[in-house]
Amino acid sequence: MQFQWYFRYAGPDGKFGATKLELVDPSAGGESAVGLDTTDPASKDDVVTGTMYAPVNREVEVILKAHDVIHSFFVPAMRFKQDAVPGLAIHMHFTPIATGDYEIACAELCGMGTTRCTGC
Ligand SMILES: [Cu+2]
Repeated sequence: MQFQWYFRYAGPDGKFGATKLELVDPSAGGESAVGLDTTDPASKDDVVTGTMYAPVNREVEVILKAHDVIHSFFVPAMRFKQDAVPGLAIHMHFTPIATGDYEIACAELCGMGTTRCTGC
């Protein structure tokens, strides 16, 4: 959504819980921001955060989704950019090669300073 990225991790079970469009409430943040269906047992250990945590020297898979308008996931320090389009689940892969905190911007209207990525 505008001016904010949310990241969802599958948790220890390695399975993502179901999401439902009718449960999406961007103003509520957290699991409501992504429409997580808390009645799905697989959702119980899902983690939703405003900070992206990525392992160093391991390939990371990200599935980009947009709720409202076209956004562009942009990590300037990694020279990595990919559009997020409503109605599409766009897969992208990258491998962080250094630890640190990196700004994640939106290369569309939202601009810089929307969130950050922490390599760990
Ligand atoms: Cu944006």
